[in-house]
Parts: sequence; C-alpha cells; structure tokens
Amino acid sequence: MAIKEIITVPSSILKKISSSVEVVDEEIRSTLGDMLETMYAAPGIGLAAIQIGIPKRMIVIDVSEERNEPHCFINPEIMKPSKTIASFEEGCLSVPGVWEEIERPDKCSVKYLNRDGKECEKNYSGLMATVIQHEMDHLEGIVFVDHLSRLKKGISIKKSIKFQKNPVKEDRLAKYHNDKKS
Ligand code: GNR
Ligand code: NI
Repeated sequence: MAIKEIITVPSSILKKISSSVEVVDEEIRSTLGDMLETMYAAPGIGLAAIQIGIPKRMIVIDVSEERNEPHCFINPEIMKPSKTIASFEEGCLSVPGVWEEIERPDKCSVKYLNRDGKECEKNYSGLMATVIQHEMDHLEGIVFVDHLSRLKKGISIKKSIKFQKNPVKEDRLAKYHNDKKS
C-alpha cells in the first residue's frame, strides 16, 4: 500500500467521468488499498479513485470513530434515493479549506461490487448516505461545490486555492470524529 497525492481544485482531472471496472483483480484490490491508506492519512472519511488520478468507478469510505471499518464500493449505483432530504455540512479533500451545507436524499440503496467482485445491495442513511453520494458525484466529475449557486461556487473555489497556498486554518476533515470525542 502507498499514500498517493490527492488532486485538488482547480485541476481538470476532477472533472473526468470515471469508467466502470471490468474485472476485480489484484491490481484493483491494490488500488483500493492505496485509496484507504491515502484516505486514513489525509485524514478523510471517504475517497474516490479519481482523487488520486485514477478514472475508475471505485470508492472507499470509513465513517467509524475508531477508523477501523473500511468499506469498498466498485461500480456503485444508487437504486433508491429517498424523497426526504437532509442538509449536511460537507467538505472535500479535493477542495481543502471549504465547508458548505449541501442538501441530498437522506437515505439510499446502493448496488455495487465488493473487493471480492461479489454483487451486493445495501441501504444507507445518515452520514454514510451523504458520503456515498458525495463520492459517487466524484465518479461523474462533480465536486460538492458544484451543488452551490454559481456565485457561491466561484467564491468557494477561490477560497480553496487561497487555502492551498497558505493552509493557515485548522484542518477540519476529521471534524465529525473530533466532535464525537469532545
Ligand atoms: O473527508 C471527508 N469528509 C466529508 C464530510 C462531509 C461530507 C462528505 C465528506 S467526504 C470527505 C472526503 C472526500 O473528499 N471524499 O471525496
Ligand atoms: Ni470529495
């Protein structure tokens, strides 16, 4: 496993649409391992392959407090998004220094292949549902600030570029875990 560099805005790589994984082989499992290590090191609670420059439909997530419940999703598809919406303050490792409230369906059913290539379908709610949808946007070349108005998006991108040049403020990506502990 290896920690990879995370691609950030305004890189056009983040706008790429990722391709389906045809065969879940050792190379794919090795990439998932790199993604998990990169996510834990960041620290973040999710990562899409495109964020380390690999345009394949692969996501890793760990929203657990102990950081010991890794989830891998290959070729994920949302089968049933709920009609009920939740607003969540989101951040992104590819848009450092920016946090904004984003509205999304609060539950979803996801069909995917696991790291053994087995087809699975599960229901998710709460933070897990939010993060899955945030990661699935990355597979379509969408970052969370794309959900904001054009004005707010422009301000957010500028803010992130400035932050990346001079990351003075505390890193809040582990915020949820710190909140739970305090
Ligand atoms: O680490 C992350 N935290 C987060 C918080 C709220 C909503 C979504 C996320 S995902 C983010 C990691 C990331 O950028 N994944 O693509
Ligand atoms: Ni992100």
